[in-house]
Amino acid sequence: MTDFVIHGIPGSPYVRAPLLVLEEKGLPWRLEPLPMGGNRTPEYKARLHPFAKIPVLDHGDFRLYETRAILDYIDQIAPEPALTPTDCKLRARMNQVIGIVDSYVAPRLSGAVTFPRLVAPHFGIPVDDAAVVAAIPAAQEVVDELARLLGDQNYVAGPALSLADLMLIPHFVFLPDFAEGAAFLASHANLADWIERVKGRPSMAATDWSVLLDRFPIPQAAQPMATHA
Ligand SMILES: N[C@@H](CCC(=O)N[C@@H](CS)C(=O)NCC(=O)O)C(=O)O
Repeated sequence: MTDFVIHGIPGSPYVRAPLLVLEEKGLPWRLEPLPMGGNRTPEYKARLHPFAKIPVLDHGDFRLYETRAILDYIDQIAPEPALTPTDCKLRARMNQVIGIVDSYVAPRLSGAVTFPRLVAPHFGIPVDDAAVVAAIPAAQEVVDELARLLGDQNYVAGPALSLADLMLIPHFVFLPDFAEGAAFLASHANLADWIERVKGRPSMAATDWSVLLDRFPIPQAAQPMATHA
């Protein structure tokens, strides 16, 4: 099958989601790395993404942005192993969690807490500590709700791994590694177990930040990256 090309920046949770799906399907892919801030240039907006976001998928002459659409496309084009439940209710739950990631996890948790705590220091981006502290309650609310939805299931949309797990795990995988993140999980053993369960998959090892940076080094910065999500 034609290679799947993902335009993006290693370390972005949104970029990791389609890479995880491609790995789970055993499909050929490569990352086309952008410099930090490279998604905000007029050229990028004109050529790849009018809203200046990552990721963008190229598959042959088909170009697609919006992560949930990309995940669904890959799942449809390579049906095995299936990553969408056939049961209507589980499928609805999967789509609900994907929506929660896009609307609430990304801005409230990854953008407002994980990025300033883990990513910004790595790239020398200044951090507003007071803003991080102020963001904690809204982020905790999202974590609490996802723990409630997960309940005692193995995966967020039922007994089997789905696109929702692969959309969510890039945002959650680092939580145990920093103080505020660990605190979010303190009263949610089910979510902590889910992180460990999904984290152990070979697709996670193959798309680890350091592996991606090694295989697809980030080109020289075009302009500073102002924000994350
Ligand atoms: N709704 C978009 C959101 C994508 C998104 O927010 N991507 C982040 C990466 S983690 C981004 O492009 N941030 C860079 C920026 O806003 O400049 C999708 O599903 O693809």
